[in-house]
Amino acid sequence: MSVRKFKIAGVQLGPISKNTPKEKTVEKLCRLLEHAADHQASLAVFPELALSSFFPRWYIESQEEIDSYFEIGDITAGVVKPLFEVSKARGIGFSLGYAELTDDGKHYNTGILVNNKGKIVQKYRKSHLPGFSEPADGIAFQQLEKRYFDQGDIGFKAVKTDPEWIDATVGILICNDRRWPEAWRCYGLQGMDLCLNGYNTASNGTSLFGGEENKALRLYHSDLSTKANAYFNSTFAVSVAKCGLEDGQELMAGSLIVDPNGRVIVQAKTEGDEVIFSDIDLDETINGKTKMFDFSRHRRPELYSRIVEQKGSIELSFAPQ
Ligand code: CDT
Repeated sequence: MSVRKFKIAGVQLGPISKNTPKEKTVEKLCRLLEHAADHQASLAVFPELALSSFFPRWYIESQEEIDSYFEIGDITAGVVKPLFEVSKARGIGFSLGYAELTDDGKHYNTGILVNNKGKIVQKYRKSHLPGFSEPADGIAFQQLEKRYFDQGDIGFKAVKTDPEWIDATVGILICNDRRWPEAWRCYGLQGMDLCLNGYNTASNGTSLFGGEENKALRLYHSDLSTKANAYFNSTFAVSVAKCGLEDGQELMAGSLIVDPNGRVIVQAKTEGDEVIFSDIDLDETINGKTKMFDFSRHRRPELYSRIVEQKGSIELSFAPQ
């Protein structure tokens, strides 16, 4: 059996304050996963760092305090275990973002895909860590992901899921990754037809580099990144927020599900806990993959070497002719 048509749920989360015990957060996630299962969803997508407040907004000196935000060892056995049990009992898969501390002391901003039997079938570690390693002066909230996390070491490995659950080729991205077309294309080149992303994005704030960055523009950029890259790679995409006023910082909402033409199928209306649903048919990705974006017919990799050989942009000088 091949399940290409199914219901997918995007689970937008409201704020999770610093003082919320993880057990309480997991209880809430379990309720939302049950809700998605009640609506016959096959897969529910949770946001980035879904178990805690978005701690990289603070400059924290105590390593013990930093590590308290991380899951150590087997995530299926600790405080998050009930979520895996709901998955198995209700036959619903989920993806989840969390902070991972490995046995050899590495700190990652991680996403996992769990199948409808409560089993982890894919892991991804955030590749594009935004912000800075050192705190900046004169801003209310920091973005210190480069300080607290190691760079993801897995790359972009798509996974083919059990066709009797959902017959999909899934790629996972985490927040800032959604703004990098290279990441999407690496998955696109493996035939991705479902991209899962979760984000914690500040709605507004002081730009250290000047320029306009209000709430509407930030939401526009977030939506644009998902819509454009879904179209360029002919894939469905689910992008979900942790949002609302979290420990004094406003995080953007706007969770959405996008079709392979880059059209928004459904978008969250609130700035709190909200589950959005869509019935999707992965065969709708075939048209784009065989026509406009048939990579094997149209791509010109021999001309793209700059993409992998160079990191920053170079500066050209005018050459009179
Ligand atoms: N969490 C995360 O990756 N947030 C970034 C904000 C970057 S602002 C320096 C994002 O791209 O939404």
